[in-house]
Amino acid sequence: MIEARSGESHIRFPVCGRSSSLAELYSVMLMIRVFEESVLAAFHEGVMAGTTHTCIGQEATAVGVVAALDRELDIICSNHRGHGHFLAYCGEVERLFLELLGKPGGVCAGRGGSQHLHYRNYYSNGIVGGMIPVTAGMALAEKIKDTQSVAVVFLGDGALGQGVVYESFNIASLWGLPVLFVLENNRYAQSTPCELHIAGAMVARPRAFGITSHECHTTNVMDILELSCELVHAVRTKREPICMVIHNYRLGPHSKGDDHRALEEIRAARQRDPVKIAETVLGSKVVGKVKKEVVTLVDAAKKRALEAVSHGFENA
Ligand SMILES: Cc1ncc(C[n+]2csc(CCOP(=O)(O)OP(=O)(O)O)c2C)c(N)n1
Ligand SMILES: [Mg+2]
Repeated sequence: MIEARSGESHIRFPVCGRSSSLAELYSVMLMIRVFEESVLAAFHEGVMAGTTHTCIGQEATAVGVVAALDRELDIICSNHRGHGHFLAYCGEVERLFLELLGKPGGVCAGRGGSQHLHYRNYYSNGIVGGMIPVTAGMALAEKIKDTQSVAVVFLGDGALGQGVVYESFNIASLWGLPVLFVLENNRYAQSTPCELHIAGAMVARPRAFGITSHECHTTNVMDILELSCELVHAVRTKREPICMVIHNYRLGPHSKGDDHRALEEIRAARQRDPVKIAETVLGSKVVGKVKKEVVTLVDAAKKRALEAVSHGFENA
């Protein structure tokens, strides 16, 4: 685990690095899970306004990929479903609650909300596919500056319907840009299953542009971390793009409660829940201890965020 910086008064969770143990990776995944369940509860309680997209079921991607990065050097670009990527990057749980509540202590002083965040080397944008050319541009800047940085961008299966993705694949390949494209196939673009909007194999698309591409069918965070370390190293040293297609599943609703999927399908997908997979390996003693710590921390962060002074427009 990487220690939280000292001298800061807000609640921040320790984050994971390349040599993290399963217990450490699990505690960050659980923190993301508990955070997002608290966010959904906050909407139902009527204390949060606007909208949000949770990554419940996809935590292993966020934690495994981000743990493989160098947080000082590398750039992370995310999308509308970015809380997990953000928390895996910096653990700023209280400041994310504050941001979602539109309060001044938030990550972007409460003006970016759930989807539009900037913090250090982390950037997100709610336009599907919107961050992909931006990431290519940032990678180009790093290439020109001759740094060793890697720019990672998380995109969903739905983003494959955006033409700018292919322009970005093309230029990244042609110009040898240090980008790791992490394509999270969570099986749906809002309510449309991928069989109804994707022709052919997803992995064939970046390959058509000469981008080395890997598929990952596991939701085991240790396996995702291992593959991510290998691919991040390859992008860093070869200075060329790579794509990683991770087949996971969104266990929660698209946003706050809109879900038309068959319960049977969701129930079956719980077999691949990355949090449960880690819990099975770790055993009840470790799990109980971590759960207690994580729930206490997230509850305290939410409580403090709710008590913080408002901008006065969060319910506008
Ligand atoms: C350009 C654009 N079109 C439509 C939307 C509305 N929208 C938000 S999320 C989403 C689905 C995106 O699916 P995917 O890329 O698979 O990501 P997921 O939601 O599954 O994480 C859509 C259509 C948007 N945000 N931006
Ligand atoms: Mg999707």
